[in-house]
Amino acid sequence: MIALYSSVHAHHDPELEYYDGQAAPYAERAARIPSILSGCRTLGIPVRTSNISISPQQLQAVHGRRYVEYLQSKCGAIGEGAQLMPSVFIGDTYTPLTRHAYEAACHAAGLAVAAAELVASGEQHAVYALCRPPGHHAERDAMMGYCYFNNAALAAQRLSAGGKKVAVLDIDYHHGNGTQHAFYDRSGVLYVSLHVDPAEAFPYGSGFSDERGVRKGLGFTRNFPLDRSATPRDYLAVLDKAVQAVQAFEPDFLVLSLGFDTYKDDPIGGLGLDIRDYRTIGNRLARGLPYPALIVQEGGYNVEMLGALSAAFLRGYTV
Ligand code: OKP
Ligand code: ZN
Repeated sequence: MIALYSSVHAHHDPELEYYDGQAAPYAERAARIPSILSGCRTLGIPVRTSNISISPQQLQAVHGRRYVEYLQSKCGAIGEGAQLMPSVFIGDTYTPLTRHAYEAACHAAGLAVAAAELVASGEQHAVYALCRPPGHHAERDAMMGYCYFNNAALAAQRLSAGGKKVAVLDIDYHHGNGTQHAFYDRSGVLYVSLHVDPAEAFPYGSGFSDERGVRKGLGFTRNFPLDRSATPRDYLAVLDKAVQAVQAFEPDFLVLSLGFDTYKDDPIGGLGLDIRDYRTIGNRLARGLPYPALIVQEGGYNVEMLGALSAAFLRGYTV
């Protein structure tokens, strides 16, 4: 296993997000990545730098042309250090633009696609893409939840080339609405998500258990909402169900959307999981889902703890 990293993300570092119009410090901080990187180093996972962008054409595998062009031109007009809350192509007020948002998002997507290529070619059995900004809330034509381009969806789309079956398992605290919607009417990519019940958590509008896909995609979306008060024991029991759903699909490749915001002291999530639980999670996934895998970084906002959390996960995953 190797990790893929790019330094370009650091130029995108907004100051504020808006909750019902009230400014609050931006939780999706640049410092998250060095912390996760230290977790990889603790485990001795080789880290490869991959400063590869993605073209607007490649982005259109998942996103609309007008959306991509809007982001590119709007970011170019923003001053260094400033931020702008766009009025269109946006699903919430947590996702401001900066001068370098487009560039950073293109490099995060580039990491995910480069990682997908290493896995698709068989060069690596597993690759951890240290994507930032995250991607799973990004819709075809809307930025949302700190996400601009959907890294996991772009990678899954790449891995599905030639009719390969791809399962996306999303274990971020939040439901990955964008990834779900990217494959909602298709049968070749399974989306399975474990997250806090959208009745009581972001993104509120999707991730309910009755969302199961449409037309050819019916049955190829599976949501496992958790109560906010779920214990680690409850969590692991539901994780086993999600793992079984993926196993039943018999995928050629796995994309894991990995969030550490289920950690008990996460500032915006927090689901009672402790460091040792991440080792258990990593271990259950490695054993239950031994497919060639791409791990895509999504959320996790306790910057000081991300190193320990990623190390614990990797310790369990790589045994
Ligand atoms: C992105 B990812 C709570 C604010 C919630 C939006 C959450 C975006 C999560 N006061 N803000 O899934 O980790
Ligand atoms: Zn999240």
